[in-house]
Amino acid sequence: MKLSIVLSTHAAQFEAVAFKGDFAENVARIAGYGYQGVELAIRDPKLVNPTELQAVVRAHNLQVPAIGTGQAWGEERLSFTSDNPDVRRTAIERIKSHIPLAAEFGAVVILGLIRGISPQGQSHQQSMEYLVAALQECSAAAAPHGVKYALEPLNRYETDLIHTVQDGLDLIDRVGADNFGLLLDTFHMNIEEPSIEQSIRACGDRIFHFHVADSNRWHPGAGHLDFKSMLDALAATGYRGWVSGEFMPVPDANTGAQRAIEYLQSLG
Ligand code: LER
Ligand code: MN
Repeated sequence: MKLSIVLSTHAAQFEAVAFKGDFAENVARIAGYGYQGVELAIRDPKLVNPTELQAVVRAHNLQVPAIGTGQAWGEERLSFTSDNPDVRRTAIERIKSHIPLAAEFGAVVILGLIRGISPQGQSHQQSMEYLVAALQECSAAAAPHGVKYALEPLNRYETDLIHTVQDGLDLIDRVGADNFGLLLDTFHMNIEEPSIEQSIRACGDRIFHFHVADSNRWHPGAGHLDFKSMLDALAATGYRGWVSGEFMPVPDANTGAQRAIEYLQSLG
């Protein structure tokens, strides 16, 4: 199991991003705990220097398996499903602008809240049409660069669009691109899936990335999810990707990160 943890390159509001301070110091600490990767939360690739990022990450022998984009919604309200065409266009261009960075790192690009929330007065069907068109355009732009997008089913309290793995699989059918798949997150699945293990099996080779947090969104081992069973189901699909910690800094970011890796490694 290759373990990584979410790290924001800039201060972020999102409460499950545990590490928010100085980038180089955090990377060093994460490597010291034994993680092999850092998943980078990047609101806008224009705000980072890829060469510097690479240098810091490489100096600690870490990989970057995924790039999170949700802060573009969190901080700027960019959305694929806005009723404002300019906002939709800016969101699409922003997500396409991650392609060079993702290609350089060999990272998958995560699509979480950039899908947005249906604005009042806009039908679910209209939002889905905007979403499918945006995903088709981004996937087509990324394919020649070998870059993949992973859309994350999110629980009902965060958006009205794509809650379950089955919603995600239906969306994959509509988008019809080989480089478009899903990111499964144990926190969201615990809220939405009838059976987490069955949903993991159903998603099979369309699992492009995997987030772990416990039932309370604290580090794995701090709640009541059965990580052994979920990770066994994940391995049985043939998944050889990353298991990435995305949880709240409880009791603090450092202790949570240490406890998570100790706990996950103890599962064997
Ligand atoms: C992001 O990976 C996530 O899980 C969401 O809860 C963000 O809103
Ligand atoms: Mn997540």
